[in-house]
Amino acid sequence: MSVPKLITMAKIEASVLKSKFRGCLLGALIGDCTGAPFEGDTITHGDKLVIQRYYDKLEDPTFTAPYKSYTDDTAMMKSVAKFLTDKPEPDYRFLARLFVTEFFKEPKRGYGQNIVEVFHKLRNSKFEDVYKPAKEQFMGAGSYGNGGAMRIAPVALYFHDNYKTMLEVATNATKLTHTNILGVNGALLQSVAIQLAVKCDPEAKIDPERFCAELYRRMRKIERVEEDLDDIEEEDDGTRKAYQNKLRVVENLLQKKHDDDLDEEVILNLGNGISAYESVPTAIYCFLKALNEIPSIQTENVFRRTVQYAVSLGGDTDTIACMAGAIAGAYLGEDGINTALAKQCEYYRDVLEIADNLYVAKEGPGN
Ligand code: F2R
Ligand code: MG
Ligand code: MG
Repeated sequence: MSVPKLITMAKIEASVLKSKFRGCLLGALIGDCTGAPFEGDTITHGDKLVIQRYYDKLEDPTFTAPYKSYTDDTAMMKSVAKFLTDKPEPDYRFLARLFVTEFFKEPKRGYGQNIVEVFHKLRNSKFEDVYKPAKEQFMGAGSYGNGGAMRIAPVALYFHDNYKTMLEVATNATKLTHTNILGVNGALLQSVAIQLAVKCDPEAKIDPERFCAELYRRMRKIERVEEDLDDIEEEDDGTRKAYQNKLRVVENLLQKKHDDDLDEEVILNLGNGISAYESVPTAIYCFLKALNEIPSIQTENVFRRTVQYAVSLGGDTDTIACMAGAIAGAYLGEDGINTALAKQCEYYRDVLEIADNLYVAKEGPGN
């Protein structure tokens, strides 16, 4: 990919950064809550019209309905934010305890089938070796589910100005539950995308091709680390490039003319499943595609277009919309998100408070 470099802000004003913290976590919450009712569905052309009307209603300030509940995506994201705000240095034992406490408090938040085993083992072992239960998953292969990526937004925000530490903390936080390299690198790709979106000026339009090329450049370095990669097919040139290959597909799909067949191609080539490999690149694609108009979606608002498009692909809708929403919110900030839509979500005000606490923990109270 030899495209010009992405233009990012050299310095981010405090008010803009604060708005981006809020936008990112709110974006994740909205994707999770509004996408959850469709999780696991196959979406037809007719369903897309239903989804259009669903978001029209949710954006109508006069519309009253029971709030849309959040799921495991938000439940785990809350713990990651608390892990960063409550301790001066990363304490992964503390994070493991937070995940477990949150799960046993509200187990019916739609958690992945196998991660529950990790929570039980952590509790039964009294958190002795917090990495052991995750390593044992899937007969030692570790989980490649998207559970590491769906919750990682607070790490990307907190370390937005320290790339190396962001990758290190995101890796360690993910490995508490997901040790398969595809699960870990999926979480890293999602954090890199959020961090990059934070650096983009919300007043200036992002060039999707440049954004994608920058992600590709970074994944090249991340995937160059060869340890633990034995289960990934060897490439012709001897390197393993799972996510780099997916980003090439993203770039290719972005250049195609939109129609329902293209959505099928997206599902076939990028995926809409529960694995990180079949959902993180898809979420990135949703965000980049929604920067421009999508003929089948009637809205002027980039944030809504991102989330609505993610949901219209079906499959793991809460999680793909959560991850796409987090990237879009990190770029646009809180102002880019319709308040009426946000207010339809359970935990809306709490998430704003969590974002503000994270911002203060990072930047200091005077900023
Ligand atoms: N679990 C769900 N959705 C199911 C329906 C929920 C329903 N609506 C309800 O309310 O009950 N969603 C949530 O799970 C996903 C995140 O999962 P996570 O945290 O990664 O969990 P886990 O269990 O580690 O992995 C998920 C599945 O992936 C497959 N898998 C992973 N690694 C594997 C490996 N090495 N070999 C074979 N399979 C592997 C397994 O099927 C796991 O169960 C999000 O969508 C979240 O919303
Ligand atoms: Mg979920
Ligand atoms: Mg899901």
